Amino acid sequence: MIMLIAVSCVTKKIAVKESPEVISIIPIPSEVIYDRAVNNYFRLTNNTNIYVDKDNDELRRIGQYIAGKINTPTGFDLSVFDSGNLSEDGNIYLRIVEDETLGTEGYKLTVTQKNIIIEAAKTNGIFYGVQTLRQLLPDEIESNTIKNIEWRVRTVSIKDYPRYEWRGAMLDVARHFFPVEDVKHYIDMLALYKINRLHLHLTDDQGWRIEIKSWPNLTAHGASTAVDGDPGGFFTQDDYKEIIDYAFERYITVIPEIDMPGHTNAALASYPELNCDGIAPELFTGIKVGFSSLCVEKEITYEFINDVIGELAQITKGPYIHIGGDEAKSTKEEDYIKFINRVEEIVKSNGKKIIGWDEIVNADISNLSIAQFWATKSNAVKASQKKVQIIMSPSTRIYLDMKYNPSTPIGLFWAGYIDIKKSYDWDPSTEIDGVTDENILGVEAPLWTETVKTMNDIEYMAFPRLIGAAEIGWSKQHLRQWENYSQRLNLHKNRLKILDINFYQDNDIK
Ligand code: TNX
Repeated sequence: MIMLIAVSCVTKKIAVKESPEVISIIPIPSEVIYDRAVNNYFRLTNNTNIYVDKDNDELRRIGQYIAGKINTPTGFDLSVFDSGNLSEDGNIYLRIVEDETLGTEGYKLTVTQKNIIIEAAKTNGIFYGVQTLRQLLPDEIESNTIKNIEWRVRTVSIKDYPRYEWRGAMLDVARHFFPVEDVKHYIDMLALYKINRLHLHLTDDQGWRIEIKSWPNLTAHGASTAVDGDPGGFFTQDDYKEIIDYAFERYITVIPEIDMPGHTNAALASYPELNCDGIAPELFTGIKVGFSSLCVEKEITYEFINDVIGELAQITKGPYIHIGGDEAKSTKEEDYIKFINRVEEIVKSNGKKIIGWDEIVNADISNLSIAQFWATKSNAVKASQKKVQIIMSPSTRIYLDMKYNPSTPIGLFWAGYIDIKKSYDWDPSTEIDGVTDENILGVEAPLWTETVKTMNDIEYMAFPRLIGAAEIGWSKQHLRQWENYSQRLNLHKNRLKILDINFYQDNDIK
């Protein structure tokens, strides 16, 4: 048996032909040692079962999750059993081990002809090992119907852990509303590519999408429409909790965003007292930005914010609340600074950390807060100087609402056209002079929905660029080469088809 480091092989085109199952893993793993003997496989049969450590409910739950995924297309009946030992062949083992090198999210996956073993220091890592196993199985593993094929996995040994702790996606449910099922579907896709943050842009000029019990008109009126006068909608607090739990089970933290002081027309239209002149504007269904502002001088504004953040903090499992803070073009600079300073205190007093778009670094924010870079490089540099951590969402690279090219039927292009290569081929730590990995918490790909109206549209804009963003967040820079990535992505097309994803393709995926 000749063992080779796959990393050195994947750059050669021929390697793809030799072992597509192993080579097509996205994000590319840290270390892959694969068995060059091409005919060595683990074979999944109806006798295969999943064994997990005794008395570990979370491992058992992950076991059931993967058993469910496997049982549907195979027609097998894999069950989950408690047992730590490797006495029997032919099974899948999920085990917690002490290995500091794996961190919270790393894992080891060993496939021999006898067994599949996934080991990690934490269950997060087990979950990611399971996602890699999914990708090692034939594409048909994603099918909803029984497929009569041979279910085998190439023998391989993988050790894998992420580059960044923040690997995010943002979905704008304010410009167009997307119901719980759509968000869950998106979450399922995030999980497959090891993305661990879902940022929900819940409020904007065109709509308020989260129930706030103490301010009911926010949704009664403020959620009633969307861009182009399309149907509105909102999440009840129960819906929102359902999304959070669904994401949590997939190791994804939800970050709710309440955008302020700008991007607030829906709130201003719902409550006249939030306006400086006491007059509520009409609801807005266009797409211009920068025209609305909460009344920063009025005390009721801060009571309102405290009520909203208070209710949201109660039902949000993660430690963060995103307060927007972008494009506050209708708020004077000194007012903006005072406002953000005060909102930071409100968020803290409700037990959460703030995240804001890069403009917030102009206020006196603490270095426990997080800035999300999207457009102004000098803001990102200022953040590093203040030791404020940065989430990298450069609009010219990973704004999923930008058109791929001039003929893309939907999308905007103010940040340029972003084809698959442009969205993949950049390094967060060299994108901005003066901002390095020391200050970078991770990467997030936002999808704004001014022109995105259906799940089909979401899929078309997000896939495959979101998959590239996932790899940027997870994989070390020296392992990421465009040529090699495009080959792996090409091998994912069939999986995406079976998953019924309406993805965009062009000559970049070959
Ligand atoms: C800029 S990105 C915005 C959003 C728009 C987006 C459209 C950011 C913080 N603000 O309000 O939806 O451009 O691409």
